[in-house]
Amino acid sequence: MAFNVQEFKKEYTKKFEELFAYGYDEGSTTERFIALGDLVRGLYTEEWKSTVEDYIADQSKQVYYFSMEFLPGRMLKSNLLNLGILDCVREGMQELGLDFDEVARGEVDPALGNGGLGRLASCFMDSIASTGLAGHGNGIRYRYGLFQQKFVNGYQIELPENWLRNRNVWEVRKENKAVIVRFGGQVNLAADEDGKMTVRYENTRNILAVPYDTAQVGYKNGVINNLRLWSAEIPYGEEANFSTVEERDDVMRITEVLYPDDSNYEGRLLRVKQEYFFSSAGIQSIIRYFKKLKLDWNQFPEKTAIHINDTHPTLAIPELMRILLDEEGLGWDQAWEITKKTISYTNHTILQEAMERWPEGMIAELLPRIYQIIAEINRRHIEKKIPIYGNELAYRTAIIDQGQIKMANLAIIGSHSVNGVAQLHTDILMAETLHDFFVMYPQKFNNKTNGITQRRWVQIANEALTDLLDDTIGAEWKKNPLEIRLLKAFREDEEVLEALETVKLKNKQRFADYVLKTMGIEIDPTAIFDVQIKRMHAYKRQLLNVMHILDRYLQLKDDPSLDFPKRVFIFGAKAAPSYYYAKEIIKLINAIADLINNDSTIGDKIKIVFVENYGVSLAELIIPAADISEQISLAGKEASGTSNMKLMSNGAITMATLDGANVEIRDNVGDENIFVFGLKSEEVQSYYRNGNYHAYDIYEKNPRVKRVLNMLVDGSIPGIEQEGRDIFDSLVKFNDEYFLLKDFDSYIAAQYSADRIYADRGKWNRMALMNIANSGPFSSDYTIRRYADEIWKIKPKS
Ligand code: GPQ
Repeated sequence: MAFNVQEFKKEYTKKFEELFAYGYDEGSTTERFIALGDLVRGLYTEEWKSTVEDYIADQSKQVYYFSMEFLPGRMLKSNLLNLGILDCVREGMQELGLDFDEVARGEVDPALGNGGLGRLASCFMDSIASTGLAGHGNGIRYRYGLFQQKFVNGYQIELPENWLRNRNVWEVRKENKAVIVRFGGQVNLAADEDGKMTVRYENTRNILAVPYDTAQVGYKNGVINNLRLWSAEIPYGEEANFSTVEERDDVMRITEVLYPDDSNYEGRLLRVKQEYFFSSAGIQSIIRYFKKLKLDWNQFPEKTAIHINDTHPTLAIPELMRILLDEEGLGWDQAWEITKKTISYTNHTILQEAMERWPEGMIAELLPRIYQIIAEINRRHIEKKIPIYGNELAYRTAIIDQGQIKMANLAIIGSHSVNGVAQLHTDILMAETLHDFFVMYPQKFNNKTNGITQRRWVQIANEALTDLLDDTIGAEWKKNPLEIRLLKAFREDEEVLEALETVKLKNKQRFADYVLKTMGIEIDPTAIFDVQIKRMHAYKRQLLNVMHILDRYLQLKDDPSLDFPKRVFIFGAKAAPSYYYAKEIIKLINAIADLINNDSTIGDKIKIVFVENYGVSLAELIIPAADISEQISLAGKEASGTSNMKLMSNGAITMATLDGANVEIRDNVGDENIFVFGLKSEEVQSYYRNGNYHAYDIYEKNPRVKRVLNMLVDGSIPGIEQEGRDIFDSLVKFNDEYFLLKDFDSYIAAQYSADRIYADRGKWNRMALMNIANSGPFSSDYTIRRYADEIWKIKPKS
């Protein structure tokens, strides 16, 4: 984009005055941001419009990524970077006497997702546009995002996240593209004169779905795709059939707030309303577009791919069937072939508690026609599979089972592709979790290991590293992330290794400043920054990290002269508000932080920092500052993980179990550049199968484990009477579901080797360099290319 500093300054000054009727020098940070964002949006609208027009003119095949969650993070820098005008704008702002970074922080970070799944969707949106693919997002415009987390006396409390409190400069409301989504009522089947069945819905509750579009700017390629988020509103005119105030409130409630559940299922009516709402609206707008092309319905899958991000948008399958059958008059078989060819599905977990199942009665009442269609899909599935696989397998794969509708089963049966998100995860799906389906449809199963966009996670988050890379290996890696491997040639280059250490130190200092300012805790930037940032969940084992901290604390209490290098343990994690155990762990960590941070015999040897309200923006601050990346989930439980990839790209060294994508990280960096410990997935499986794990025995026989766990209940950590007891019991009395005790020794050993190597600065820096140099394959650009080639069958715009 051609643009110069002088022009920018003029435009910005004008824009600010237009919006606020006084000069930018008088404006607040928020106003300064709004003026800048508004100006930037204006700069790309022409290309946004022409990208879409080109798709129409070329009749390009387009992919629609349906996701209940998107976590884009602040968009200003990302848009400027991708437009190629970041430096120019920075310079211009500076010349105007404004602090660009401060203005950028004036943007609200939209938290329209919970964690990994939502952030993956946003990395994918960036990569789809940046690799020149015609693809768009489809989701929900929640009025309130994921709750804001505060700690009060060490306990998590949740506050509403009113992310739309200021104007959202990026979105464009498109009222003329609104559609009606119908709930409830009755279905009437009637035959017309020629005996053709027509379906009529009566007494439905009609809701207006209004789209808000946000541009997804590709990296310096002129492609601008669309993220369409739907908002629920009361319809006007004849569609308005609400009588009471309560009914009106009900409508508004549908897109009111994001459910704060991560990898956990709660069978709530409002949730399924949200799921149908955005699935139906998305399908309707896709159909409306396709009809303009005036093609045959059989060509629908040649022009359209619809991807469902986990099972949350699975109702897109019966909704597409409904429209093809009832509104377009296709026969079942034709509609079914079209649907299967169009839809593909990603599974993100093997955890049973995250598998969506809806009560049959609830769906029948809320979505009577959709229920009929699901029941018919189920009936045909069983009828067809019995002769081939026998009763047992046919019924085990049924969609409707014991009064429940199993969404994963519907997603698999109604799609042509099912993928896991790391090789190990896909292997487990095929061998265990979804084995019955793998027997029936082996050709549907495939792996697509997750990826991340280094544009946000390196170029934006870590400018110092970006400059060092440019100076050392040139800038090609920005277009072609595999080229970052050129850095390997410098692994013995003292100057580069030292420069890398300097970059890291600078980022650690930046984070230390933040911690001092916001929490009043002083941390030494030369200490090891040991980072675990992710949702609080038992299977992710933040508690194992805690056990290591307590063990280290006890060792130092016994012998204060022990020469452990200084460590800062950094946590960031939200717990689902209803996840009691996870909240207890939060309280525990905060209590331990209080105890240890204020223990003068420990001093700087151990510091604990649990940041409040972890999210994308904090991740951008923490990740560049990390030395150790804690990826310590019980093997077999974490589908992939993506913070592991972000951290390695920034030169942190992974402390890893062989779980999720950690396995592939190990394969890429080599055993010498990662710390691996713990049970393997097969070993965990075998313990579960044979029931021969006995945590109590370990507690009794391992004095270090015993001493650490006793701290939870003997009063040595103030303020955790209840929490300490509950957590102790979960491990010792209820047999430690996630094998923390079993993995304790090998975890401690791995942490000790990290200590030793950290003391050898040359060696540590070399490991860091090798992690960066081997991070290229984890670019979501490649992940997306594989989705495009193998699942969606779409090609980049040449
Ligand atoms: N994941 Cl099922 C979520 O963030 N939320 C969910 O509801 C489910 C999965 C995560 C998963 O736990 C991580 O291992 C993945 O890296 C991530 O999805 C993206 O695939």
